[in-house]
Amino acid sequence: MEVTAVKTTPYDDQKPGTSGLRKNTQIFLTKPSYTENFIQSILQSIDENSRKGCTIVVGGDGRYYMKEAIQKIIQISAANGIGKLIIGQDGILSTPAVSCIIRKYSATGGIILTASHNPGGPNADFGIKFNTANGGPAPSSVTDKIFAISRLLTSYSTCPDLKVEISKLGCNEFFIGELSTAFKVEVINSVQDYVDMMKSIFNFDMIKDYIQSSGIKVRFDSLHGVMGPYASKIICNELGASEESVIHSVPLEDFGGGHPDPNLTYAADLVAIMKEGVFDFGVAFDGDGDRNMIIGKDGFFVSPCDSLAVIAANHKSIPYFCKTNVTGFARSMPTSGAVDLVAKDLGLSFYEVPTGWKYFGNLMDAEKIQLCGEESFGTGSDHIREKDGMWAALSWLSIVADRKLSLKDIITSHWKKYGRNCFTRYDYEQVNPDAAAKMMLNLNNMIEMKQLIGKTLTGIDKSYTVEKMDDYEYTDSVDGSLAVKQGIRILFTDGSRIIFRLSGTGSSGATIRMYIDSYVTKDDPGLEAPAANVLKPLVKIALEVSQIPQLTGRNSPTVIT
Ligand code: VG1
Ligand code: CO
Repeated sequence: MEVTAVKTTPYDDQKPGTSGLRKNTQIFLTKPSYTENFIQSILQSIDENSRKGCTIVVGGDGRYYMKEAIQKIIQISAANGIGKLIIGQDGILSTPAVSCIIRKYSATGGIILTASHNPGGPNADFGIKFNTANGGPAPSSVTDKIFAISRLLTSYSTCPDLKVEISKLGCNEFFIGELSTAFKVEVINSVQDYVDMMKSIFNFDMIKDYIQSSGIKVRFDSLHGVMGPYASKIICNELGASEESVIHSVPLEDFGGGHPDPNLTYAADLVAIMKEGVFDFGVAFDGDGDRNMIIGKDGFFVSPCDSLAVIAANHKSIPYFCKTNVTGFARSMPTSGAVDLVAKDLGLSFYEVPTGWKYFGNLMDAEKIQLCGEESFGTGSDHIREKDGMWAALSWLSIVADRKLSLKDIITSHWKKYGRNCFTRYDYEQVNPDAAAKMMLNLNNMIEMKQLIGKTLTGIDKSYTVEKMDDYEYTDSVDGSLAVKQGIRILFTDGSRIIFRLSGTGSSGATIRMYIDSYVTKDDPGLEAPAANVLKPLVKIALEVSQIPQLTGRNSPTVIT
């Protein structure tokens, strides 16, 4: 097979965000060599010695343009001296499965074709993520390198005649260039390695027995994302649940026109059916399968922050954690402090990191933490280096089966022991970027002028005194790297927090995220009140301080969690 160098013009906008490069699909479709440039930049970021003959895992969430992108990756990888690609059948691999496969087969990295929870289709979003040898999202040092290469790139190498039938399982071998270097493409079953790993973590027999003997009904909604095949295999085939336990389980290029984001707004179908009271345990996943939303009977919503804390408190219900040495837990900064209390109670270490799973990787590699999560419906452990939606669902099923209680009873008994961190997040999607920038600038000025320190702010009937206001910074305790400007925090004397960030995963306009966390003691009469009621005064304060309605013209957020 012939290798050719193709001249190209560099782009200046291929900077990976919180989780990979995400853009409107049209950009990949219409800008010449946009995909090729980025793939070449990724491969070139791997130093030459490690790149020659190495193995890379490739797969994605099935969205529009994924298959074309995979063929380009095959051609460019062959021309860049990669030894082997491991690709999911039809290109399908969830993000957690890619992480699992990288680790299992000691690959040098993985390329994931996904824009995660963003909608897909010709007029929606596409994305490309790069994971490194530990199975986790590339750290900033690597994404900075990829970006730097992409800005100077003047040519890419490719094998234009190479084409692989990715619907057929099996290994294909090609001989590339003048030296006839061997290049293999192995198409693997999309779910098998991942399912085997889940079986080694959980006691499938125990969960299966419990589902059968208790008669609980489960509902797994994959929102037409990548998780359908995984859910069908695990929930129906392995755990013996009925066919109606899995829905929206065929991956579609446009997710059936939906928004594959497991939250109360975009997974409305699941929320509605759970409210009918027929099912006891509901789960929704995002497009690429790393996020999860857990809902109990009658629509009882489990806050992702509580989900993390409860899994932490009950981690001994999960066989994997009985075999491994559990030393600590972590959460992203905006996530509520519920898990902190569990770590303290169990005498384990606790870490806070910026938003984005890449920040957990070093802590896991150094065995400082085994369990972590984010408020954005992400939970996971050190079995891989990505958050893992199915893992979270199976963790919950293990806890339910072990404790023989409903989701609601497990959560409320947790609050009665630890007290409750009420949490909410307001998302303002696609706001004017200038308005969002102005808001952040104003808040930064307040930090500089120490304007709010010591002030008492009143919202409706409650007052809070500001103890500290800053722009969050994080120093990685393993490699000493520093991350700055990770979100503006207003910290109150009672421990309540208001946080503002701009999203790093959107593709058009800006998304403002406003997070609120406030602690309610275990003997408070309002312990079980709706979080929205408890947090009303703080929401009012947050809107007044930030001037979001005035600056953006939005009177209500797009999504409330
Ligand atoms: C969002 C979430 C963050 C998550 C990231 C990737 O980022 O807030 O917690 O890690 O998405 O998740 P941002 O920058 O938009 O707030 V996923 O499921 O896209 O891989
Ligand atoms: Co995702």
